Amino acid sequence: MDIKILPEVEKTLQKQGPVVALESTLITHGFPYPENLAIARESEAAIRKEGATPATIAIINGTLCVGLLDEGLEALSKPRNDILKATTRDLPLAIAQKRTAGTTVAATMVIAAMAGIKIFATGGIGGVHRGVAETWDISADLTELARTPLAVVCSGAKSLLDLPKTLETLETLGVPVIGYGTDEFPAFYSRTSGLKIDARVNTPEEAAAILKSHQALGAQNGLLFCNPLSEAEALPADEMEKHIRAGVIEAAKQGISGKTATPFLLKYIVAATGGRTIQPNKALIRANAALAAKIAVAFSKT
Ligand code: PSU
Ligand code: MN
Repeated sequence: MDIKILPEVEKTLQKQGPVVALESTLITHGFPYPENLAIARESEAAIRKEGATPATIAIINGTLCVGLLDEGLEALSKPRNDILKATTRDLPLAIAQKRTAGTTVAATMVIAAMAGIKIFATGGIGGVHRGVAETWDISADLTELARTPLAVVCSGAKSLLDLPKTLETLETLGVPVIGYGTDEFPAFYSRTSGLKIDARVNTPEEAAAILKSHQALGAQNGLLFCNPLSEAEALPADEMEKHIRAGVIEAAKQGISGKTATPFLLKYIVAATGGRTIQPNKALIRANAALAAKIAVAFSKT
């Protein structure tokens, strides 16, 4: 099996310097072109600005890539219908059949851990879907958080999910959920979900200290740092809720399920809001990349 770690990433890892992994499903299936390319570049730039090394993870022609050059980002962002959305279970197929794939949070965690990366930034994790009682749709992101030791910096779970059930599942799986400057589980485009979380930190150093003790325990699962979108960029939760509900009904009507459910809903919401979600979505990904880099820098000094 081929795993290709970019020399810059490898060098930083060797001296136990700060590296932040980034996922690529949001490039291949989350945003339309050219916003996807812009956000991929901006996330990397945000990480560098804080003094850490970015490592965007994807599968290119069957090779697990840890760190991409700009041409790699560009190739993934161009609309093509042969690019897979790879979660954990798709990895063997993607490798054996030399496919190109964007990796979800779950698959990115697997590959990042193989490379020895400790910290990862994304927008929102996958979780328990609304209507789970009928569909049984629970993202493999939760499964991977339960068994892969990586700190994931996110803005909570996407609000198109069932947030209370997602939060309960994280507790069952023993995944620490820590608010960064908040006492609430953020709702992705919106700052508040009404769901309390009982752990909070306010600085990258405090976050790094928790990661350190997680490791000292020999914990083999992940942990989640939840960073709410800035007040200025956030969208009103009640308005988003209207669109999300309509999207969930539309998905059911069209028989959309399984791995196409999340991309369908994201696209639906972009269309329903006349594209108003794109800027906040980009802003939260950039902010999470920057915060992950700050935590990685603080962690490298511990
Ligand atoms: N959040 C976004 N855009 C995305 C995703 C999350 O704003 O594209 C992706 C992530 O890669 C996440 C995946 O891991 O959706 C979850 O998909 P599913 O629900 O099928 O497990
Ligand atoms: Mn699913």
